[in-house]
Amino acid sequence: KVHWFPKQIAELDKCHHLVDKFDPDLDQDHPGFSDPVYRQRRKMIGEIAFRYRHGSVIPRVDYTEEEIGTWREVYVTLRELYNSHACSEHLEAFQLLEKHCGYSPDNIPQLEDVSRFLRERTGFLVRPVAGLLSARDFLTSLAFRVFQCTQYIRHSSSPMHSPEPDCIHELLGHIPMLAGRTFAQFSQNIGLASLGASDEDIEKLSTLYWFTVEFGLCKQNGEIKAYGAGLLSSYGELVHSLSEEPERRVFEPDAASVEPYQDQNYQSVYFVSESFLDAKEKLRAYVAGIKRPFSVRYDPYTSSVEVL
Ligand code: H2B
Ligand code: FE
Repeated sequence: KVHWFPKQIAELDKCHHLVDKFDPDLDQDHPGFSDPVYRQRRKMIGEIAFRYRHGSVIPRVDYTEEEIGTWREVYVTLRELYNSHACSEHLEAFQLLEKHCGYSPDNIPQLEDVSRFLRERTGFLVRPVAGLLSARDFLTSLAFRVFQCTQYIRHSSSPMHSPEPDCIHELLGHIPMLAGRTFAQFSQNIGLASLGASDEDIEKLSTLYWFTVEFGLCKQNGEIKAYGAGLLSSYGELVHSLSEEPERRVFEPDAASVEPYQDQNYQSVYFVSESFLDAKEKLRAYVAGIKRPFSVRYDPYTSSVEVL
């Protein structure tokens, strides 16, 4: 039996299955667990995502001084470190975002503005999501060049760490990377490979996503730089990933797709790609080995998936 998947971009409205893990209402270790005001605020912002339908304008959030304070603290610390630790694609896009999209220490960028920006760069769109999505729904969206993006911010007691994705992670880590052509194509290709895939293959593609899009490193001019969003949005892990401590291996999808990973602590292994083009080629070869009784092709004119 083949899992249902959307054929039209508007059907992503049905891909909204959240995972309870790390939910501040249920996870006692969440920094916001014992703060009812925070949980209420997060719920309110989450409502925007529940009401959102493909094609509509993403409502703006009027962030509080406290929220902007959390953003500022992370922004200022990371911005410094990017010059030495981030890949060139991230640095270039970040400058553009500062120029055109309201990226600054004193302002949390709005998803609608970011979505318009990405659309012009790579055709990627952003849609709001209320929390951690199921891996299948998340990957499915990527097939349509749609990035599901949280809009709430982490708890102010823990500015440097969030157990779940929040807008700091998305805006500082993911958005700049999605502005690059090759990386955008790489992301969409993981998504296309996931359509109708078995649960086991979804698990492997998620792990691959983890070690590339979230925690990937790449070589640039003889140096190793970070391109994974989980690194680019975490001061501590960004430093750790390029230090002497962890093991770094050449990126091979066969190995990366089954490597055990850490979602509570820093990774002990990172995979290094020669370049994004090289990563994309290796992914293509890997995906060709996944068995599906059909193949898919994306039609950018109609934003739909053809099943062949
Ligand atoms: N949901 C949300 N909201 N953001 C993510 O970055 C995310 C997700 N990542 N669900 C997914 C899962 C990822 O960990 C892979 C595909 O499992
Ligand atoms: Fe992420």
